Amino acid sequence: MNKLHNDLANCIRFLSIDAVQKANSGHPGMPMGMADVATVLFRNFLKYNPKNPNWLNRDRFVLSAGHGSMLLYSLLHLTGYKSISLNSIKKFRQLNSICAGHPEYHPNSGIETTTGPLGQGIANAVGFAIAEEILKKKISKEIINHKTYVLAGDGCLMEGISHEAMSLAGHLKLKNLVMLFDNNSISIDGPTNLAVSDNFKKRFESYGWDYVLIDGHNEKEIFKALKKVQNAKKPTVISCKTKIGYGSPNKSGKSSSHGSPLGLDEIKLVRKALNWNYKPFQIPNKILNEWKKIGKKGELLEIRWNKIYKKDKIKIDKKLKNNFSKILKKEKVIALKEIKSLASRKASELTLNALTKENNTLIGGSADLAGSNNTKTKHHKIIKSDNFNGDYIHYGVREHAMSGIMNGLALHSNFIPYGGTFLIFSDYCKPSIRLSALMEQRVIYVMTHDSIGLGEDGPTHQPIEQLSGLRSIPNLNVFRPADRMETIECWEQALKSSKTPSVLSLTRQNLDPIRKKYSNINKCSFGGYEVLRTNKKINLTILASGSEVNLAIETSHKLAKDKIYSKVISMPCQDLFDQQSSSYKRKILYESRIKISIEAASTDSWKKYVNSDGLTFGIDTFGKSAPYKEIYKHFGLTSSNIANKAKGLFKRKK
Ligand SMILES: Cc1ncc(C[n+]2csc(CCOP(=O)(O)OP(=O)(O)O)c2C)c(N)n1
Repeated sequence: MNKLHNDLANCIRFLSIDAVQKANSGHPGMPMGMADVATVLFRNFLKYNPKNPNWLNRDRFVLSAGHGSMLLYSLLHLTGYKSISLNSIKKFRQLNSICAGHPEYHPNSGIETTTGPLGQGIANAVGFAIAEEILKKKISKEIINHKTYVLAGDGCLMEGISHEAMSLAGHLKLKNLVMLFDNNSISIDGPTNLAVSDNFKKRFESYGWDYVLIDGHNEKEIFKALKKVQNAKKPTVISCKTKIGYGSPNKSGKSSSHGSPLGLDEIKLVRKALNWNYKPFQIPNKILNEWKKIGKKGELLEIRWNKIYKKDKIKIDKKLKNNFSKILKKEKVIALKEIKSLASRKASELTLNALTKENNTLIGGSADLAGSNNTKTKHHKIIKSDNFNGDYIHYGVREHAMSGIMNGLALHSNFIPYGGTFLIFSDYCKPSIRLSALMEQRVIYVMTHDSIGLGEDGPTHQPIEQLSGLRSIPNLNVFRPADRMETIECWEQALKSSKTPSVLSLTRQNLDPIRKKYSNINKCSFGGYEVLRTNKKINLTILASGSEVNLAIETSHKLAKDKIYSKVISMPCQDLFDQQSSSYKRKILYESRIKISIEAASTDSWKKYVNSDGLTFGIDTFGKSAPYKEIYKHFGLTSSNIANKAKGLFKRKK
């Protein structure tokens, strides 16, 4: 093997070993095993510019096996990314170091996505590869022509999301997607044959991928395989047979090198075995310069690309339209003209209809529920393997992959992905929703059939705890609009929130309009606001969301007949309400001492507003299979029951 190659790869190995040892925690085995593959990729094939990590036409490198984070930090540091200094590597896993335990996405850093939950990176990579194909069609193949490489381990490939995402990638023939499979047959519990006997070749070929098996420590074989994929017609798995902890006399090939420091004595032996006579964190200038030269190549690539790009820049800017605010203002006027009872999923479709007519940065889709989620409009063109000139993805019944792919679409450039499923199946999307929030990505989850209001499909399909659970995810806005006007405003807010993902929780059943006057202000942007009061002075505040706002209004009128005066607060987004000024929140919440809440779901997230003097009306058990009005009655969600209970409350207080 070539000495220079060995030296370059050993830089990665020793930076990783030493950083893990210094932090006294981390995963040395994977970076040691994959150092050869990564070196050939970064040295000979990957297109990137360390001086401009955001270069639009760069190849994307995704480390799905995020526990091997030191591999990525070493590569970024060695090739000259400013974001990863040697000092930050020395502070691996310490507070506020960019070299966090697992890679955390930072714009313009070279860390393309947050990984660690195994398998997520594969779905992100599929999203990147789809985005590349779409953007190429929107711009031109002279300007957009890059690849996505994803490094995945045995663990990633055991996860269900890998099956979903790779199956879709094969179906779409994403030829610019390459997986580098760290096929070391070791995971935490020991050899992978404890739990897996998949035939990888058959598995991946059946998805429609090419598969090539190589020795992941043989520079020539790695080079040859990577060279071949440059002209691939399908996505490709390069299955790299490697030794975890390569170079460690006592720990290589064993799970003991997976997730703990090797120990000072063993590290001494590795230095000897690999003939590395340098101190911890010391990279000899000669080798460092070679790495820097590799990084420099990318600068030239971008300079050349810029010449073509500049010519077309004006054309590109014109091609990507992002004018949703104007469109939605018009929609509010139309909603008043066409006022009628409407399901919020239908209201969402009408809103999308207007948006997709003009805006071409939205990429819609659904997990096989397009007609139920109302996510597809007459303006959409479907993305197909032989035609990426489209803006709608049929994800199939693959909610988890859909969500991870949407993260990739959002991270890639300025696409705004939205995807639909039933709210109950947000549980199948949850790990990726959490990552959208952590990465501050504008991904919009359209989740319909949002309560017992879906009726006869029964408790398996009726969300109960989902809303409270989703609301507890930091940096996620959960919207539950009450009518068409609120649906438009929630969409506007979701689109405006460039650093926050959103869930739009929408009904199957029709809702009577509540907002009957035009407002230039987006009232939903306050999270909660007054929609009705039965008297100037009130002694009860009724909080409700979505389909229950009408129920709250009915209840309020009923109570007024008994001289209990109240106001109704529509609260489409608790997350935004909680961010309002304390004076605004006080005005909404503390005008009356007594408050009640109504939402056809778990009462958990309402308890913080309704103190012990009040009552929460909701459902804290599983739902029922029946026509929906009967289920509402069964759970006491009727204006007469709520008004009676509220009256009782006042009697007791007297
Ligand atoms: C979803 C998820 N489940 C479990 C883990 C914990 N975990 C981290 S690494 C790992 C084993 C991974 O094995 P492999 O991909 O073969 O990595 P290698 O041992 O080769 O480094 C597990 C179970 C995780 N990070 N994410």
